[in-house]
Amino acid sequence: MSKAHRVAVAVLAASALLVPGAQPAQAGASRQATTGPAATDRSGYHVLTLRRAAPRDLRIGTAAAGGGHHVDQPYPDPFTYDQPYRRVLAHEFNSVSPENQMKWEFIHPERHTYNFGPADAIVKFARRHGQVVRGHTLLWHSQNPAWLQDGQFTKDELRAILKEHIVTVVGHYRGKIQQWDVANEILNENGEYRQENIFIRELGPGIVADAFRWAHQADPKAQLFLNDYGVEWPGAKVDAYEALAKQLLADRVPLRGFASQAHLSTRYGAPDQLAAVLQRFDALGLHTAITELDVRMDLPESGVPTAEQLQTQATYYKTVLDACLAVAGCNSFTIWGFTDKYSWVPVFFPSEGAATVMWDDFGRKPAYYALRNTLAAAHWGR
Ligand code: 9MR
Repeated sequence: MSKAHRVAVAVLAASALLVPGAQPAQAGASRQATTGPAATDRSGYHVLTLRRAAPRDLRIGTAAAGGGHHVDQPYPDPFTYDQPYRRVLAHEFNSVSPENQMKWEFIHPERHTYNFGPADAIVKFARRHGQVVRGHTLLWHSQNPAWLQDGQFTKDELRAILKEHIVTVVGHYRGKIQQWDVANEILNENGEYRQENIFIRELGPGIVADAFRWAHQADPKAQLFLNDYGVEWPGAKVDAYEALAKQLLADRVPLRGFASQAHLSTRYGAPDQLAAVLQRFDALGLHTAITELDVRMDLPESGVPTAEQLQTQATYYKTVLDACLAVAGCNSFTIWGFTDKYSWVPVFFPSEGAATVMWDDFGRKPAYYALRNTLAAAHWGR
């Protein structure tokens, strides 16, 4: 660590608030070895958090757990009921993404019924804790309600339904959302429009531009994003997104950003070309963002990752953060949940897990410290 970085860390630590509910893991030996450098005061409270360590022009976010896969799990809604979870959420992050609570099936469950309560609670929490909100999401092939997916609508009706949804939802949160994932996962790995997306299939790809225009009319200040996974390496998908972004900008569509979700697995290589990918969109004058980072791994029979696995995971997390820090317009870095307790990964990938930066009891893994140290080192400028 250079002298400047040491000074930066010392100043940050001195000015930091104490963070309750954040003691190092009390679990078995394999976990104790992973708690990293002591950043706690005498009572065991963390004094330096991710949001405090971060450069001022970079938001550090997490998904707020609720809805989706959580509904079938044997615990109550995490965001609503888990107080230690809420404390860590408030102290560590200055950006929040509703994990499911703003998706169609959740917020628009019947054709003429909107259910804003759960998302409103997140937006209120965010305001109270000095956090921005990333809205997720408006145009997607998944988690659409049956009334929409199975409804026999004419093209005109479907278009009117989408417009009404966007104007209503984006309008409801006008002025309260920093970034909206307007179009989510609209291309497949070959860079073609996904035909599973009911709006694209029925109305054609031009609907994407309309969705951006309607969202912009409803909230002119929100930064409107394209968001997808599988764009962490160059290839057909990235090429197609770059061409789409150029076209939208040429057509004066209010596109403001391109985001890489970054759902990674240690089964595959490290994301060491991500900075180059983000740079291509930065060069178009767009913001870039990391929106759903997690790094899953194959768990040993014990269910506890080895020290080596945790180290590899930490390197992946750091590589993604380094990519964002290296690109001037990358202004938001979000992890898809911060504790394994609520991760979507084991539910969707049965033999994989441990994908987040904290254990079930919020003890920190090497990946957490890798992020915090990297942020602290970049604190005074990047
Ligand atoms: O984490 C979300 C989980 O709770 C839902 O059950 C799942 C359903 O598709 O969606 C998860 O979040 C996804 C996100 O909205 C879009 N990118 C992929 C994420 C992981 O599947």
